[in-house]
Amino acid sequence: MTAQNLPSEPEFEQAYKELASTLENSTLFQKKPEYRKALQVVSVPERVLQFRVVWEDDAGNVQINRGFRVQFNSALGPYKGGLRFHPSVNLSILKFLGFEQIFKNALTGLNMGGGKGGSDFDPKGKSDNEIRRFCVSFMTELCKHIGQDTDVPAGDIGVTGREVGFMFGQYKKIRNQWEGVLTGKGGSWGGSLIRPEATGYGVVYYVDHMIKHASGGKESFVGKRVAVSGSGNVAQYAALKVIELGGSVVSLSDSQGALVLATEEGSFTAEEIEQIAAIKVERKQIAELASTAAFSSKFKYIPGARPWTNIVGRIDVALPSATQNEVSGEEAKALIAAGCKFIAEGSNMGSTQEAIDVFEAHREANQGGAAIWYAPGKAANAGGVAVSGLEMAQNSSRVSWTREEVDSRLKGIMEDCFNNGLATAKEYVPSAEGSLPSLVAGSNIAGFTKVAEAMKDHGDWW
Ligand code: NDP
Ligand code: 8G0
Repeated sequence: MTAQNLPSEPEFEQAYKELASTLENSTLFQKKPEYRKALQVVSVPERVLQFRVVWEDDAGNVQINRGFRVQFNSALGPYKGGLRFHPSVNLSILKFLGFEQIFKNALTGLNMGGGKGGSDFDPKGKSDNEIRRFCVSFMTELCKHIGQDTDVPAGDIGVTGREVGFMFGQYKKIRNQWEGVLTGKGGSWGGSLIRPEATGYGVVYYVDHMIKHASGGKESFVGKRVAVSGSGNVAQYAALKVIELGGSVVSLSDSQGALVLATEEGSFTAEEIEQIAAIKVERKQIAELASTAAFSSKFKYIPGARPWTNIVGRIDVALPSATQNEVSGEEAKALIAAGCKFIAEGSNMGSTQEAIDVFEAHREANQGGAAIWYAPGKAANAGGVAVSGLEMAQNSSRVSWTREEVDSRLKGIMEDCFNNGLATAKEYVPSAEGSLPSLVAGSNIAGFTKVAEAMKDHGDWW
């Protein structure tokens, strides 16, 4: 897929190589050599939109940001994927996210294509009015390119229900249409119950299947020590579900540092997680809470650090849930040395390729330690977009399902996603005797083949 005269796109190239290498190392291309062509075609976005976003700050100054939407693949349904507002946003990052989204959405079993968008706008330090004016300006352009049957964005890093509301309002004003054009909406105006919880809960449901499968049904989250990174939407609800299922949460973090339990006993409580959630609504840092008497007596705050090498005592499960490339090869080794047997990404591309290589090299139990289960974001965090798909279904049929209904569908989707990855790995990925199946290869192959077949039917490749 290397093409001359293209700008370097490190994150996209990383995501592409990760997928392509798992396909290469399986028997897929031997059985279906024509899929090499499909891989070339699927790796180029159908369309990339880039636009100017001009808005006024509270001092009356003109501010300018870049807006993007990568409409990567529409074989299985309307483009679907979040919007990220973060100063690091660029085309390479949005192409990597959009690329991953294609195969993840395929794994949900729902009819959604893959896309991603956002802006290099930084919501931190902005007033609510500035954020509203930015969202209005951003949607003034984006609304020309999206729609319930075309492209359905949602929130991602830096975009919460509040921003989705501002953008929805502007779409409705300009297009004069009330439609399910965004997901993650408020409950009274078309949002689905469980959408805020879905990604975090879904990761934990997925890991529950890994634990049960690995232990022959004997073990569960009860008594497990779980290291979580991040403290945003995904991290908060993953942590709350771990506690509900009887596990201990031993860390959380944000872009400024890590907060870890100071002793080998105990857990973050649900109340402490709610306190962190409350300061995140105000776009503040964990460091502020960490210095209060209640937190400093129980936790250790390490500025500038990630949790992985700073946990006190054993780790059973690691859930990277902040951002891409947040586990290095060295940190992967440290996690394994601390006892970690299950790694599942709440974040997209949470692990570097070096970290994935370390985890995958430990699928064999006979290397002086227990075998490791590694679940990539494409599979483990698919619950978020899955419930977005359920929100779209509710909107188009003008109904609202109960919490129980949505949660039970989410559980079913995560179970199917786990079983699909497992079965596909057994079918296509040669493994040494006694080695665990590769969930990363299995999930990549399952997602890819579904999209490739649909594209072939549409005449996108031949
Ligand atoms: P939020 O904005 O709610 O939270 C992001 C968290 O990650 C914050 O704690 C933030 O710290 C931290 N963070 C962000 N950027 C960096 C960085 N460069 N370095 C270190 N820490 C960072 O986002 P979400 O929880 O929604 O998303 C987290 C991850 O999960 C992303 O990879 C996202 O793509 C993925 N994801 C999200 C889904 C969803 O439904 N929301 C669905 C599937 C995947 P701070 O508060 O200091 O900024
Ligand atoms: O609901 C969505 O479309 C969405 C939002 C944010 C992230 C993701 C993802 O799957 O990474 C999906």
